[in-house]
Amino acid sequence: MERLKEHFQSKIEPAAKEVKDFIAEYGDEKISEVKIRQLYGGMRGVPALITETSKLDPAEGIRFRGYSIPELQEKLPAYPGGNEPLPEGIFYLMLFNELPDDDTVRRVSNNWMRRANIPPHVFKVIDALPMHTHPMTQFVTGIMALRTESEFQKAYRKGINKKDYWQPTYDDAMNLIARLPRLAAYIYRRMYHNGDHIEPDSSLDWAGNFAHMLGFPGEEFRELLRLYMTIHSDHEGGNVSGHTIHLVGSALSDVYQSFAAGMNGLAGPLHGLANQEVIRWTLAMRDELGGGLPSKELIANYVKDTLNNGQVIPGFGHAVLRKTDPRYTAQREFAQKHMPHDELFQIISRIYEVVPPILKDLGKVKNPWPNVDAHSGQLLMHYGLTQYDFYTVLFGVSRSLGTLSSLIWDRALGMPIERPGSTTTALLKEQYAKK
Ligand code: CMX
Repeated sequence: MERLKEHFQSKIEPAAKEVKDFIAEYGDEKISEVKIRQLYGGMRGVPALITETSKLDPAEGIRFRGYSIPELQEKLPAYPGGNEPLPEGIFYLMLFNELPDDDTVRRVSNNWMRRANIPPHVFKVIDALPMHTHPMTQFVTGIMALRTESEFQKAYRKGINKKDYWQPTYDDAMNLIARLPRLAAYIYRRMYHNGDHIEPDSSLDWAGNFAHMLGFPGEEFRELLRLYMTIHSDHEGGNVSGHTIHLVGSALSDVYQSFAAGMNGLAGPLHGLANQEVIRWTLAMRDELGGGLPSKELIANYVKDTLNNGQVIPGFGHAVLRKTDPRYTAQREFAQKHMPHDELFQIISRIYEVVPPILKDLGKVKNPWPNVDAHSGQLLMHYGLTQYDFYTVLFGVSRSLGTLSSLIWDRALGMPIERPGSTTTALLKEQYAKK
C-alpha cells in the first residue's frame, strides 16, 4: 500500500471510534426544530449533514478544517518562489486533518502525476460531441467515460467486504483528481485552440501543470490557478454540488458517477455557472453603456433594468453567507497586487460599490454581498482566458478536492444510504392547520 493511503488508513479507526462514542452518548440530543417554512424554502438552515472537510459561517465565511483563507495563505506550502497556497496542501489538510509541509505536498503532486494518465477512449468520446456542446457537458461526459477505470466498480463485482469500501474509493478519488486537469485542458484546447493539445509537464505541480496544459505559460497565471484551485475546493456539505456528490455516493455509486452528478449541479446558473454569467453580464453591460469604465449612475441603472426584467444579478447573494465572501476578497487582493489598473477590475470594483445597496433596497435579498463568482472571471480575462463558457469547468476541477475527500471519509466511516423523509401539503394541513 502506498504511504499516503497507509497514512489515511491509520486515521480511520480513531475517527470511527470518536463518532461511535459521540453518537452513543449524545445521539438522542435535539439540535434543531424544523419549521414548515423551511420545508418549502430549500431547507435553509436545517442541519442535516455531516461534512468534516469545511464549515461555512454566515458572518465569517468558509473555514477548511478550522482554518480561514487568510490563515491558509500563510500556513499552506507554496510553490518554490511563489506565494499562493498549493491545492495539494488544502487537499491534504481536508483529507488528513493535518497541515502538510513542503515534502508532503510534493509527495501528493508526484502521486497525482503518476495517476494522471487518461485512456484514449475518453478523448474519442469527447471528440464525438459537437463543438457547440457546453464545456460543462463535455466535462461531465468525459468523467463518465473515465468510469471504465473505476476500481470500486470492479471490487464490488468481486464481492468486496464493506469494511474495505474506502480503499477502491480512495484510489478512484485520487485517480480522478489526478486526471481532471488533463480532461479539462483537453476540452479547452479542443474548443478554443483547434485541438492543438499540450502534453503535461511532469516537473510541475498539479495547478501549474494545469495552467501549462491550458496554454498559459506565465508564472503569474500559475499562481492564480493555485489560488483559484485552493479557494474553490469546498464549501461545507449543503451546497448543490457537494450535497449531490455525497447523496449519489451514498447509494454506493462510485466516485465517477457521484462526481459527474455533482458537476451537473455545479453547472446550474444559481450555483457554479454564475462565474460565466458574471462576465457575460458585465461585458454586455460595458458594451451597451458604450465601452470603457461606466459611471456608478449608469451601472446602477443597468442593474435596475436587469432586476426589472426578472433576472438575478450574477455573483451576488448567497444561501448561507451574510457578508462579502472571503473567497471574493482573496481574489480582489490578488487583482490589487497584480493588476490594479486593469479596466475590467475597475468595473468589477465599481459593481461591488453599486450593487449591494440596490439589492438591500429590494428588501427581500438576504445577502446583498458578492460571492466567489463575482470576481474569478475578471482575473482569468486579464491573463487571456477569455472564453467564459469554460469557467465553470475550472470551478469543477477544484471542487473535486473537497468533495472527494469527503466521499472517501463517507466510505471509511460506513455512512449509510441517504434517505430523508418527505410529506405533502395536504398532510401538513391536516396536522397543523387544525391547531
Ligand atoms: N439578484 C437578484 N435577486 C436576488 C439575488 C441577486 N443576486 N439574490 C437573491 N435574490 C432574490 C431571490 O431570487 C429571491 O427572490 P424571490 O423571493 O422573488 O424568489 C429573494 O432574493 C430571496 O433570496 P435569498 O434568500 O436572498 O437567496 P437564496 O438563498 O434563495 O438564493 C442564490 C441564493 C445564490 C441562489 C441567490 O442569491 C442568487 O440567485 N444569486 C445570483 C446567482 C449567483 O451568484 N449564484 C452563485 C452562488 C455561489 C455559488 O454557488 O457558486
